Amino acid sequence: MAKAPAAKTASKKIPNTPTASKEDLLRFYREMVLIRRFEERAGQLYGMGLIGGFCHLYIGQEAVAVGVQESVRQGHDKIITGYRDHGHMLCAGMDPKEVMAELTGRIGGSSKGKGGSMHMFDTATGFYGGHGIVGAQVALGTGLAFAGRYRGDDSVAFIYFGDGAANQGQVYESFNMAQLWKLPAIYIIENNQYAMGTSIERSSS
Ligand SMILES: Cc1ncc(C[n+]2csc(CCOP(=O)(O)OP(=O)(O)O)c2C)c(N)n1
Ligand SMILES: [Mg+2]
Repeated sequence: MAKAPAAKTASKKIPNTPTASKEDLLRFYREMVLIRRFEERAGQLYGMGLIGGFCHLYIGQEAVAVGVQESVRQGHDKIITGYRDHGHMLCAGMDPKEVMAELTGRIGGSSKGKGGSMHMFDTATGFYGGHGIVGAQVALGTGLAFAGRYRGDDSVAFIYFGDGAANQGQVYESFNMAQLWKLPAIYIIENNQYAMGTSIERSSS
């Protein structure tokens, strides 16, 4: 196997490098473990037939949402993602019991049990879903950023999507509008190398 070239920037100082105390790191770890344990249990309940519809787990990606959340002003900024959304909801500050109630279709869920795993919503914490149409959250999230600019409320939209969604046309239309109008949008691509069964090597240039 070819040896990877040494990183050229290793000796350079990276601007705006975040710092974290030991307490911060422990808190991040605790949040990641909460997501991992939540997802393990959700997977178990799905296998038992207690969660209807689909159930996409966030196992292995915990660090992304936990890290990004450090920049989110809770209840002020907006978060939107696709259907692999349980971790983002827990990070946004939603009550794990409420999220689990939603997964199991109960009235105590954040969307009264009607949204389920893929279409949960909680505007109180700034969580705008939970979307099953691959890539749609990028256009919707850009709309959230536009709303923030239009209302002048200084909010920022954090818009998550996957490597598969990155090949959708509306993603590029959204990028163009966001840059054209200088919208307060931050796009986060969660590249887990696969769009369902399609590897990124086979589908992305
Ligand atoms: C518009 C649209 N096309 C196709 C699908 C079927 N579909 C469901 S998940 C998925 C793959 C998405 O992959 P990615 O964006 O990488 O997200 P990941 O599951 O890896 O988090 C596809 C194509 C869909 N839901 N919506
Ligand atoms: Mg993917």
